[in-house]
Amino acid sequence: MPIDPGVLDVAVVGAGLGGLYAAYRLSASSRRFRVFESAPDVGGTWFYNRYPGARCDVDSLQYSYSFSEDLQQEWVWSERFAGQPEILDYIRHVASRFDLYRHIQFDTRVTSVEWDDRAAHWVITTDQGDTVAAKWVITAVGCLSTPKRPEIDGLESFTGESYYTNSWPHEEPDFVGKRVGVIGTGSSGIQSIPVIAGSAAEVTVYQRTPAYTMPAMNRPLEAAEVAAHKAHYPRHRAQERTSRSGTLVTGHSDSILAASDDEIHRRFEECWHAGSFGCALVSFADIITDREANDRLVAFVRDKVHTIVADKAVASALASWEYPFGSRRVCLDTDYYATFNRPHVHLVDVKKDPIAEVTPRGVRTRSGEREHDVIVYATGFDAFTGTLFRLGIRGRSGVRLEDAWAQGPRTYLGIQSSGFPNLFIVVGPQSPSLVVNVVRAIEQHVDWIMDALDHADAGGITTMEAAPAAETEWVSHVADVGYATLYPVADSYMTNVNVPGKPRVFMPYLGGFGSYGDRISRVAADGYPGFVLSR
Ligand code: NA7
Repeated sequence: MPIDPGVLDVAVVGAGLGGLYAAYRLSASSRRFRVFESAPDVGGTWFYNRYPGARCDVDSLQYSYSFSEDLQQEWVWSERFAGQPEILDYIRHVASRFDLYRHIQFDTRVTSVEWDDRAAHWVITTDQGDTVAAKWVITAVGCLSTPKRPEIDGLESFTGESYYTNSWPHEEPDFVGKRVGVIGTGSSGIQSIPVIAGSAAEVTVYQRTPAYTMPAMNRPLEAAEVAAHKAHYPRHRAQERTSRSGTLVTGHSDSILAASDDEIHRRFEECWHAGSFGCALVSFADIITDREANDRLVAFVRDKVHTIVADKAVASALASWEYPFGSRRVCLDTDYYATFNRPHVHLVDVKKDPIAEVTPRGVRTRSGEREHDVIVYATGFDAFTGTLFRLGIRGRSGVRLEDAWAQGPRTYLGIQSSGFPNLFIVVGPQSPSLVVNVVRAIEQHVDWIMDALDHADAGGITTMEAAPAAETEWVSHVADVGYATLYPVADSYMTNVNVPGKPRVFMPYLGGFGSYGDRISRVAADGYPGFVLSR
């Protein structure tokens, strides 16, 4: 049943890791708040992405909340990289342990968020018929939460079973004896293909852009190593917070161009076996800034693919990258390349043999039709802005967020956008968000927002809004930092081009997690320069 909480101090949108932490912080204050969540439970992306093999690619002991020493001591992770069910259990546990469920209105999609200038508050409506006013809005909707439907003709005509990795059914589909087509080879495809191949009669992988992927080296965690980590948890968390990536990965500051072949090979081998693509990205200072340096790593990974995959043509197609290592999100896999040695697994390179349509019986590429009983779409997300735009946000003078951001996101510090007062974005575009450990990034943003709310309350401030000049400067700073690297070279959701019609803009902030944290803390300590505070 919809509830009517009257005028709230804070409305939070989303009950994934971000919204839940906001709820935790708000529940310790006297503020009236409510969390709106479209799903029937907490978890966000970890609620929906329950495809076979779904797994985090940041170490469990790091990809977890740091706000409670009791919580981090109590919770027992079973694997180095937790699978989706375990992460969802953890998020549910946190919601119960800190009594957060009672603040969340589930099965409720926010349909509009409109600024009322006279009353100086937001008016939020939902698909359950709620109309709620709130002084502050915190969007914690995730960067990868609105599924992207592939622009392929005939999707509806297929008479077999169709599944999307990003909205996987709760009743596990059975692939035994079935001919399965998988479209998409990002992280979701790369994680699910080996598992699907474990039971299906035949698997055909439709690859458009080959990903770079390295072995995850996932394994059960041993009690002794967990105990050793837990003994120094505060120190590890402090290191994560000041690091470039929000993790414990440390790198090298020397140039590859001055290194010997032996040393280059030694470091790359070490990273290949480390179960960390971050390790490879920082194996030399210039891997992600210099194409020649990056090419050395690409050559190393190409050799690995050719060593693992027996069929030369298949290996060549899997390693036919035309973009630098790291400029699309690198994947961590379990047996991805080796899966193509199995006789019932086939690769179709749809760059060379494009998909024409989905037919009632399968997939037709230019070379002909392949029949499938099941098609799995691992085609990704309308990332970063997709979910924000779906909220129906209208700021001052009724301006829609998607119009204000027609040429790309415009934020100050990735936290607020001019014309949208009192609205905060947790891990959205122009913040470190998806290029770092997102749980650390969530805590960093939510803590900053809570300090801003305290500051506003203490000073009788009614509105807080990014100043246009500070915003313009931040937008160009994000671009300058991004374009000084190789990250923006590739087309992907990071450059905002995986959804047709969107402008090509590099989305995350690459200035480093720790330095970004210092910067936003300084802004808070200095009384929020760059924000307009009105009484
Ligand atoms: P990604 O990484 O965006 O991957 C989507 C994949 O789907 C990618 O290979 C796309 O190829 C492919 N795709 C999308 N549309 C099509 C069509 N129409 N035809 C063929 N292939 C298509 O999403 P994921 O869910 O795998 O991973 C998202 C993040 O989750 C990941 O980076 C981790 O951070 C966790 P394209 O690149 O468009 O050529």
